[in-house]
Amino acid sequence: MTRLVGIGAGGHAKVVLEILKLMGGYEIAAFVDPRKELWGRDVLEVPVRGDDTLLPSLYDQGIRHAFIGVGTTGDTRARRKLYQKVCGLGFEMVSAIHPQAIISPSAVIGQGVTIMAGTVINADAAIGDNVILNSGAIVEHDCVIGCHVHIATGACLAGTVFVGDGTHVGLGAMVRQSINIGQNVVVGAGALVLQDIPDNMVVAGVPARILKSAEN
Ligand code: JB2
Repeated sequence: MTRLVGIGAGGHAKVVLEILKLMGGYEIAAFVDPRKELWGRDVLEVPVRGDDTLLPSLYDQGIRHAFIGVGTTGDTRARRKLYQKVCGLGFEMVSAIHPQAIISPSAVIGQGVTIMAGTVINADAAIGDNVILNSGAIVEHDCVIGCHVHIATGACLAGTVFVGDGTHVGLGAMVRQSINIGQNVVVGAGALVLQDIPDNMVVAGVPARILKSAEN
């Protein structure tokens, strides 16, 4: 069994935990979370031991693997920062890939990803490190998804879409084929993206229009 620590013990962490249990081969030994009210309590039968200052001692106790349990709802910076911090402490990031995700054998998948139930990843797609593909997301053939991206529940990327690092594609958004979405973009829930989007923009609507700079 690979022992690991979950970073963050909220809603996203619980989903990741259950995927890892379904995959088998992992023992989730502990959570760390800054919320003091959770310390000493269990989340889905896993103890929350304290905050991130415990990570070096957990590492010394032989826990060498971790997952980022903190999700994103638009701003992906905190999740990216945590990922970099935990990697910097020497932990190996595990990927949680639901057995009911459909993944092309030609797709290339990075480290520390979360791929939830009902996700489809088609031929020759590439998925970067620390990406979340939430429940039922569709990533069509030849898409390239950068690192620290969240494709939210039910969002759909048609073929050959490019998504830059740190971008959040909201719940149920649709992106037409061959569109380029820049880095640190926020695509609002339900948007229909028919044009390329430059870096650091917030877009929403049908069709999607630029609302403002995301100031990332
Ligand atoms: O620096 C941190 C840190 N910052 C926040 N270190 C650690 N170890 N934990 C951190 N957290 C913790 O992450 C918070 O204290 C909180 O317990 C947890 C976030 O939980 P929450 O349920 O608020 O959000 P989430 O990130 O699990 O889920 C969001 O993103 C998902 C993808 C939600 O909006 C979900 O609806 C969404 N499905």
